[in-house]
Amino acid sequence: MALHLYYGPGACSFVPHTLLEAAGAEFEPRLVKLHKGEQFSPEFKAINPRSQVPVLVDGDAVVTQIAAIVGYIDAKFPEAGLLPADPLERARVMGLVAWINNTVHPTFGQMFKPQGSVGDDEAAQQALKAEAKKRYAGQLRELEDRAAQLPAGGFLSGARFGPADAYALVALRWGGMMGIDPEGYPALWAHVQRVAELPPVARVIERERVPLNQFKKAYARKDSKRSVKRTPGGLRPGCASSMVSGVPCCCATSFTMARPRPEPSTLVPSTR
Ligand SMILES: N[C@@H](CCC(=O)N[C@@H](CS)C(=O)NCC(=O)O)C(=O)O
Repeated sequence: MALHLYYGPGACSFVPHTLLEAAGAEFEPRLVKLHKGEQFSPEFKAINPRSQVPVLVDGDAVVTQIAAIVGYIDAKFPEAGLLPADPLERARVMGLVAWINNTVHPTFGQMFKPQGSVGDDEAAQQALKAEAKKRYAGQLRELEDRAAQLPAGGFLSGARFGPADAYALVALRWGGMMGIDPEGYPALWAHVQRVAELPPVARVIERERVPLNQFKKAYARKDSKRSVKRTPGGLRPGCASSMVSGVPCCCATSFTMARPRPEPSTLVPSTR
């Protein structure tokens, strides 16, 4: 098979993952266990020296960066209509994808790993975390406003499901991980739930095994003891390696905590 997508469960690679499914592409999803630091392995670094997912491999060609991968998938499967054909509409959708990628996504990184920006000073970390959380909530508000303006059955990517919808889903999920209740964004939350039910998206959610409402899982279950142990710094043990590495791990947490499961082998095809 010529096409391979390297992904981390619940990571931003969810975006191209869903697009490949929506396009009906023949591809091999390859799991990279970010929480185990597999992105730093020589095998993975040979594919992407930046140690990040997503990576789309097409034969001998390697494509990285969500915006580039989205454009590549759209060009390769034009009949899927993943992006609007109208140039202006298309530019608007890609503008939204770019904004999530270059603004919302890094804000999450600052909430999740403030030490990446301010070093070991605990007070500075807490201050940045709180400020980034506020900023992130505002950014979700912008997505909420866009979702509220959608016509019935419409998408953030135009008339059909596309990259902006998938990325908005990821962003709202990540908010839940950091204590932002998706229900505070009713139009966006309703949209995200509708998107999650689309068959190609539902297949990816199933494959990646990601709970949609991370807030409920992480914050609202007061009745039972949480089974996930945290280190004194508040991190789950699995995250320690990426914290030490200094590379923000925005996706390794909580995705493995949802339910016990056998760990699939790594950097090899996972079940489709
Ligand atoms: N701008 C990059 C962002 C990629 C990125 O941040 N990927 C994260 C997952 S969401 C990653 O692989 N992190 C590796 C790590 O946590 O060590 C893109 O568009 O592909």
